[in-house]
Amino acid sequence: MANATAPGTDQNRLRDVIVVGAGFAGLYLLHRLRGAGFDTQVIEAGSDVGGTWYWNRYPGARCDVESLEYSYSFSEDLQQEWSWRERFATQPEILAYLQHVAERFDLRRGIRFNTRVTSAVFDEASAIWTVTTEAGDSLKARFCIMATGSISAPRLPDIPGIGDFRGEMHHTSRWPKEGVDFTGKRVAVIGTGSSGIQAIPCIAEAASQLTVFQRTPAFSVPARNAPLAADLVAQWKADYPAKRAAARNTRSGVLHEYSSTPAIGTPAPVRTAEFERRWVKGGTNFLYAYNDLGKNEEANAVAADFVRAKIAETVTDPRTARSLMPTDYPIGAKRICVDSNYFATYNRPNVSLVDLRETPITRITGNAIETASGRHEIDMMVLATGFDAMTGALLAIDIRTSGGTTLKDLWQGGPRTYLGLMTAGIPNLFLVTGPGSPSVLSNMVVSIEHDVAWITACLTELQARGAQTMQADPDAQDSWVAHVNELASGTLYPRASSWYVGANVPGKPRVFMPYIGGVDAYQRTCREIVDAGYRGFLIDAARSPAANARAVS
Ligand code: FAD
Ligand code: N01
Repeated sequence: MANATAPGTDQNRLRDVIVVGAGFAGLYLLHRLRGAGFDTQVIEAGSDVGGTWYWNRYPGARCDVESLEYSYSFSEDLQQEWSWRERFATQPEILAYLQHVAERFDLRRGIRFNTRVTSAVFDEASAIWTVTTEAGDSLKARFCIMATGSISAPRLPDIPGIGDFRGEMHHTSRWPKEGVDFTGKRVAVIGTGSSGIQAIPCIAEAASQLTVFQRTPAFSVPARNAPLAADLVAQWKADYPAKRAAARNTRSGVLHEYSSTPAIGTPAPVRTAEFERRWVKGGTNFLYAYNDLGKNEEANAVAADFVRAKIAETVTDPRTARSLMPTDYPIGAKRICVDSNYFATYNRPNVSLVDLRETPITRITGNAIETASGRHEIDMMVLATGFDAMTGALLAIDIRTSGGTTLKDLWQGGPRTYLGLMTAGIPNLFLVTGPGSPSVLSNMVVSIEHDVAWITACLTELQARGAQTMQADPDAQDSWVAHVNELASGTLYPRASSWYVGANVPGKPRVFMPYIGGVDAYQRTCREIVDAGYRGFLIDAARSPAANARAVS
């Protein structure tokens, strides 16, 4: 398709593909698409590569899929030459890795940094996208791929008076590059999801006083992070391709110990011993101790009780311990957190917890957070208040066709996609780890690599067929959406007011957004659909049915 490139200025050149975003997904897209001969331009709002790992620089930020697995598998040379230092890599280490990838594969020259895309309009007559940036310039391409991230649009809390606060205030996902000095400061953290739980123990060590404002307590398991032993790394490197293939063939894209035994029917002492073993080992492997924890309320309660008992054991003040125990949603139904010393941090004399369910925040003033029970004077505020996940970054861009179809309208009742990869009504637009795919329920690097390879192969196929357009068939999409919903409703996940269902964003439709059927099942389905001639996709649908049938055969 590179031959579609028209001569002219860089600005006016018709590209094959525009990719928005330069995180794990955008970087790999650029590499693959370039390798397949597509003229590709990546556009990125940040000043460098990294995505999540560029923006989330808060203290304690690290991955919770083990580093040896939370990395690209596409290049054997890359995985041999890079050595992870810790079991769960820190943000600076992951960012350094992605910068290394950008240099190693000469990617930066294909990326326009400091550029936010504000709109993308598909002209139905010419089958060309016009992508416009905040600065007002436009680029044209035949295909547009959104690698904008599932957890990339931060949510600021709508608390009265927040704009009046005179101290330093930072959202975890918009952390200053130069860092933040908490020394001797009275700090407030609002939010106790994964970001808050990672940041709180680190901030507590530096601040003179830390007050945590918690609305919903989180289930958290210990990371047991440690330096990676050289022999373990060598073992992985010797066997990387087989390990990666095995991971792709699991439910979550991670080589956990997946139990095939239900908790119900297992004697209580055996269960306790198994939970203890996994607790000591650390990480989200805990949730795979029994195969009914995500589906059976009684089984789930057993795991939840175990974690609540750990909180009671760890936190010395019984009232604080009680406030820290989640009681009103199943464990795992909100994304489980992985921590280093989180609960023990509340035993420090300089740390206190404000339970917002008992005493909600009433307003923020120039130097204090006021709650129903009093006034907390602070110098700094950390907002660990999360993201408009899965749809936020996509809907922040005005995506539409020249005929007036908009993504916003199509997704008014919640996101609708076919396989999470395309959405009916908007041709030649691809999503990476979109809603309706395993995405945030999986090792996202595994899912990203899959989607990138799938999309690249698809564009190559379209080129070979001489096809101009492709989009999801509305009927196939309806069936997929129904399937995604049906799978979710058979689990305990929709029981929590989580960001998985959009509950953290006022007015967002309550739909369980990711596909919960597993990475293995999803990737198999995607392969079968390709083998069946891209079943459920409309290729050059505007042409006559006969011409279309010829193109597809
Ligand atoms: P991102 O890394 O989010 O990159 C998207 C990029 O698109 C961003 O750089 C953004 O600036 C850019 N962008 C968005 N909109 C626009 C626009 N309009 N114009 C221009 N640019 C735009 N996942 C795991 O599987 N395991 C983990 O352990 C894990 N840990 C995480 C820890 C944190 C703190 C967070 C926040 C997320 C974590 N995740 C984890 C999820 C993580 O987001 C993914 O693993 C992965 O990094 C996503 O890569 P991506 O390229 O799809 O998106
Ligand atoms: O965001 P969250 P996050 N007043 O939405 C609270 C990934 N990640 O950034 O639950 C008071 O989980 C909110 O309370 P409630 C991972 O996928 C991974 O922590 O809405 N509180 C909640 O406590 C994760 O799930 C890692 O009642 C307010 C918190 O803020 C996802 O990113 C690390 C409030 C938000 O928690 C998001 O995590 C970091 C208000 N007005 C992130 N508004 C790893 O370890 C919100 N809250 C891999």
